[in-house]
Amino acid sequence: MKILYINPARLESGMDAIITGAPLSLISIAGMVPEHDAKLFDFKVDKYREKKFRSELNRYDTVAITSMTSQVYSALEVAKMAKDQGCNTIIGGYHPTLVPEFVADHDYVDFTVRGEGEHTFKEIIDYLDGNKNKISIKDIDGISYKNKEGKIIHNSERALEHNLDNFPMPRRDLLKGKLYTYLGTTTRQVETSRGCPHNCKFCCIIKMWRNSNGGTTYRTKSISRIMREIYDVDWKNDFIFFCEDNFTINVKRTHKILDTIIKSGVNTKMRFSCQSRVDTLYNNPVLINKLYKANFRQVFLGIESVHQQSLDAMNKRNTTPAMVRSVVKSLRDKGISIFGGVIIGFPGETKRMVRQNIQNTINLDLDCVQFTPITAFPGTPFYDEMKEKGRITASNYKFYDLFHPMMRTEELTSKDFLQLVAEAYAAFYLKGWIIRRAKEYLNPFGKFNWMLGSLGRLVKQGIIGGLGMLYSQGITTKVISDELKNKVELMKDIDISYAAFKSIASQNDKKIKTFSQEKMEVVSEQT
Ligand code: B12
Ligand code: SF4
Repeated sequence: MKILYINPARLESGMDAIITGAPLSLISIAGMVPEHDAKLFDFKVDKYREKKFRSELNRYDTVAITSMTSQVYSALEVAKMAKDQGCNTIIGGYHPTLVPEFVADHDYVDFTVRGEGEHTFKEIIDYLDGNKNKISIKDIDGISYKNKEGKIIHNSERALEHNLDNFPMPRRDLLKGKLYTYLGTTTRQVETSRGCPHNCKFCCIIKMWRNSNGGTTYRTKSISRIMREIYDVDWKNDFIFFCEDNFTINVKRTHKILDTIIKSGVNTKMRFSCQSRVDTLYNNPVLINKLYKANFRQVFLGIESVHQQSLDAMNKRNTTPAMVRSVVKSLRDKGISIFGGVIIGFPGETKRMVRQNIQNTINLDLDCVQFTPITAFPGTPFYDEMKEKGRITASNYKFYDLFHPMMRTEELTSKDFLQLVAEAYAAFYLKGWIIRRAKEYLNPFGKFNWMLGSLGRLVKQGIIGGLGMLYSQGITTKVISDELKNKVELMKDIDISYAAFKSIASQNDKKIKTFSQEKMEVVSEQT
């Protein structure tokens, strides 16, 4: 069978302007059916011409499409084109998992895949390929589809694979010749674990990797498997990005991975980046030194808010703004650049509080920041809560791209959100950010001199692409409010000093102890 794997549509706004990540989802499921012809078409990096694309579809029996929420219309459009050309159509990923009935309702989608894709995909392909193992569609767990009467059927949940090492290696050969970049550097992704034991209010990871009781799961690959994956990557790239949401969940395991990287000498040939959490790095400062030694030079951190009330309410009560400041300083002192995620307008935050959050982010002097209007992804309890309160303002999934507002809060209207996101980007990026970064990155003796080799791409993608995106959205310095301009007055009631931290930390002690992870299940931890 000939299978075309498709990563649909590049988004016009948000991170797509500065980052193009390889679709690890598609190359992972492709690894399950190596006997079939495979090609990857990635709208983010491949040139799209409708006529040529349609004739390309003609050559394939089946298309396998991945979709996040904001990509779903484009995924459906591609599925329709493929059906017109007579292909079987399969869609999986975040949106099909979170809201399967929305995807399955379209007649041109044959299979909507919920949750972990590997086993389900293999069974669908076997089924389509002449029903080799005499599988009936009813027996394929983890799919939703329309029956002959047009009724949507949701088959049973797909059980999670117990041991992630059992999955074949991702088909990295399908990425050959494709250029994926992360803030100017060329990057390939490696996944070392799935799931997360935390429970941040706004996150949809829990639903994606839940067990059959609906509880959170966390599974890891063994160190030897991780090293195999590292060696499998095309080393012409500048970076390997450990792409799971939280690479450092299990500190002991993280140490083991880093020690192995250092011992193998891979760190002298390749740089690494990962996503982590402030509380983990704060409580384990040795980890920062080891990350540096292992040649980690970029870390993504969820900074979220300078307001403890928001951190508490979003289930990040183990983090304080003072801890954020301390971790940011430790990482940057080492020459590790930080990409921060900041939430604009968590419920309870007034316009003034949001502006304080923006100013605090500027003061932190992060390398790069994504300002996200608080977003409730459909299919999560947070979304249901906001819907019940009448707070959802956008039903068009296009706006669930972490750039546009999709909801309002008691304190802020959609218009306020648009204004505050625009102010945040303008104040952070358009007021001296280029000069500050240039001073650091262009210094051949400085801590960030490792950026020198990537400067051409950084200027093209990060600066021209990123700033171009902002201007195309009407974001200029004119949008910055007087309240945000008046820094001293704005920040006078914000105290992120050590003393304030101590008092908050002791208040939080009790909460930390009661922080419940009872629903979390470590399905398997390979070492
Ligand atoms: C790495 C990453 C990125 C990278 C690369 C993404 C890419 N597609 O190449 C970058 C940084 C570019 C990125 C950007 C964005 N991201 Co992102 N990203 C991730 C992250 C951390 C890991 C993704 C990954 O590779 N996982 C490993 C693979 C193996 O897992 P998987 O993708 O889930 O695939 C499995 C199943 O979903 C399923 N499956 C998936 N597709 C298909 C298709 C078929 C046919 C089948 C059968 C099965 C199947 O099978 C796979 C194997 O089990 C996830 C969070 C996470 N932990 O997954 C967020 C996440 C997916 N991103 C998210 C978002 C919102 C975005 C942005 C919109 C942010 C922004 N403001 O710009 C953009 C969108 C960019 C775009 N157009 O693709 C959200 C999506 C939420 C949602 N409901 O849509 C997530 C969940 C983060 C979060 N916690 O909220 N992202
Ligand atoms: S730590 Fe990250 S992945 Fe885990 S629940 Fe919070 S936001 Fe989601």
